[in-house]
Amino acid sequence: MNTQAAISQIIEDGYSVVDGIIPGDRVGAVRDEIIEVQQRNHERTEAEFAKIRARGHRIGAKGVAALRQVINETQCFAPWIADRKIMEVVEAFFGPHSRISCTDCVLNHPGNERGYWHADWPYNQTNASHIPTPYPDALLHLSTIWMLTRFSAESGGTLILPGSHRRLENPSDGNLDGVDRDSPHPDEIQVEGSAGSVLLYDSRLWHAVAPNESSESRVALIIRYAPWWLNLNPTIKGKPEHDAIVVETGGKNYEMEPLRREVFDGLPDEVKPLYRHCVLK
Ligand SMILES: O=C(O)CCC(=O)C(=O)O
Repeated sequence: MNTQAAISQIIEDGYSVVDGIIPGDRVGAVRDEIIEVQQRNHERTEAEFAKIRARGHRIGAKGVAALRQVINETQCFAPWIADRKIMEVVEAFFGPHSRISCTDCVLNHPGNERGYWHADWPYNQTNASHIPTPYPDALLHLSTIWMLTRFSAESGGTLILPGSHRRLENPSDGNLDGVDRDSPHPDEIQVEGSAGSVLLYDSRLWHAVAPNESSESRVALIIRYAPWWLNLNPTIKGKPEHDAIVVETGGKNYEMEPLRREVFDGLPDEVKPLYRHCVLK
């Protein structure tokens, strides 16, 4: 799919899959490194996950493991973060000077449970910092999911509801009449793609974690691109808006750890501008 077709599909349907961003002969090594780093850094107990689920975390479904700001632990995927095919889409929506607001990894282990319908920050209504409904009908944040293993119906390719990005609300907090956020939707589809492909979507798009019915973990990176004018401070630990909106209210939020200085210094030149808003002094 060329860039213009991807942009048109995101406007129309809310999502698009761009193939071959990480080359086939490199993606296996990236996947292995992500698995190793996630397991080394974040062996969460089931009790910890139960606590996360209870607070409504979007990827807190049983059997899903994650590591926030994985780029602080490995930069093996950095050569592709600012790939021109991705940045052409980002720039078409936001112009220059965009920023990255999230760099997490997720491992959906065989047998993981289904997650709930939600949209991403700043639209997820379970987050302390969220845009109240009804939303303005504009693309304000672009989410991407990088497939490090094949996404299919069997492996738990992300469940999405095409066209839902134009809705002025979503069921994340469980209060949307007529929608059970935990149940299948008659119009849902599953994203498919080979390892190395990237799903790009309007962050308003309703989506959910799908059960992985294969025998291998489904491995992915979650990277989000924001325009310079979207205030990311409520998501960044240590910023005054994060203190006021999240810490002092005891709320749950999407939270981003700042990059360590030496990690930032080692990034490719074209990637640095995407992170310079969020680096430890
Ligand atoms: O891993 C997936 O398929 C979905 C992840 C997700 O729901 C999210 O990042 O908000």
